[in-house]
Amino acid sequence: MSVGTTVNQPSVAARDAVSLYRTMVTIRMFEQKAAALFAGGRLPGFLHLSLGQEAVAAGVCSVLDGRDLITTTHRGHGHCIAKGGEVEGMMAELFGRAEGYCKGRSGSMHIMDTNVGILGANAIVGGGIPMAAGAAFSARAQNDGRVAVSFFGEGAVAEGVFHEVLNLSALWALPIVFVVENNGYAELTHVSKHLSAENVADFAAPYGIPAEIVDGNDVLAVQGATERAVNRARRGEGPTLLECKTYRWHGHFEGDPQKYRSVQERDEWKLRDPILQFRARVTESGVISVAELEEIDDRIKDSVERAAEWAEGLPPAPIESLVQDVYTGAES
Ligand SMILES: Cc1ncc(C[n+]2csc(CCOP(=O)(O)OP(=O)(O)O)c2C)c(N)n1
Repeated sequence: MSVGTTVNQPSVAARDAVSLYRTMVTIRMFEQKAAALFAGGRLPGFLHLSLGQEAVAAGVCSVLDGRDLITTTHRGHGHCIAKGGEVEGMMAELFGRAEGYCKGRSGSMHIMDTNVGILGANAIVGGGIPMAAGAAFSARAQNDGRVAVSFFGEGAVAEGVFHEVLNLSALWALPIVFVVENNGYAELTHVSKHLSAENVADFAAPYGIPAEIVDGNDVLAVQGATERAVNRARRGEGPTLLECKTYRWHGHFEGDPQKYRSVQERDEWKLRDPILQFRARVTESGVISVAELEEIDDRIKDSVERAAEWAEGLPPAPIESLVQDVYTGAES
């Protein structure tokens, strides 16, 4: 059992730096665009954004390959993008269009794409945890080397299923990584008011699961910890829990008045912006130039804008399609 903070920072090659940067900026721009559309009354539904948490999604998924599997939550845009979800299909889904990932029926909270290993976002807190364990069980049974990752917030620790799955996955040495994004709040409740231990990582020890506490705003720290966890899983040594300490810049949902926290707290975390920190690091060390990063920014901004414009211009999914693909057991 090892619980500790990551101290040694690995260096990063230019190709990896570009990829990590591109992923984080795509998440940032996709969600900023969604926030603006929502604020302007142009996007339907309910939005939970992960602005400020981009390094977790990018760092973890950079270690996974296309066949590995993830489950995520109501705050899952970033994980889907980092795992290979396309912004066009996601934007169309947010707009409720038939061209969206789930034919416009899932909205923001249930996006899935099994072609790239996204088993689904899930609005039930803790709901993705047993699904990931099932996927890991299947991977182990087929001995195909795949690893399952479950992303969830620290609020999910209050769900019984978290403990059931930790127990069984340790018992069966499942190839699974539990990635807890501890962003300090479950809805409107500070973690100190809903968690009995100081860290989520403390809950791994009773089940004999190794855990690491990671700076969730440092994409390279997240990547390094994930590499260790995924390697263990692929070697057949079972689960690992990674607690990534981070912070969400926006409210629990768009429109949340956020009376439960101070502007000062948020602004302090904004100084630790994962993207700006990474930018400074790779430009100062000469891995990549500011001009190259700006070019990447421009290209991503353009592709997100085009995706939004395209998706908004499509007609809404037809009402009749709501009952298509619904299992009734009856012959049609
Ligand atoms: C089983 C269940 N209980 C309650 C809710 C209502 N709910 C939605 S999000 C949320 C808090 C989730 O907090 P956390 O797991 O820390 O994730 P975060 O929103 O911080 O990403 C709650 C209680 C729910 N969706 N599902």
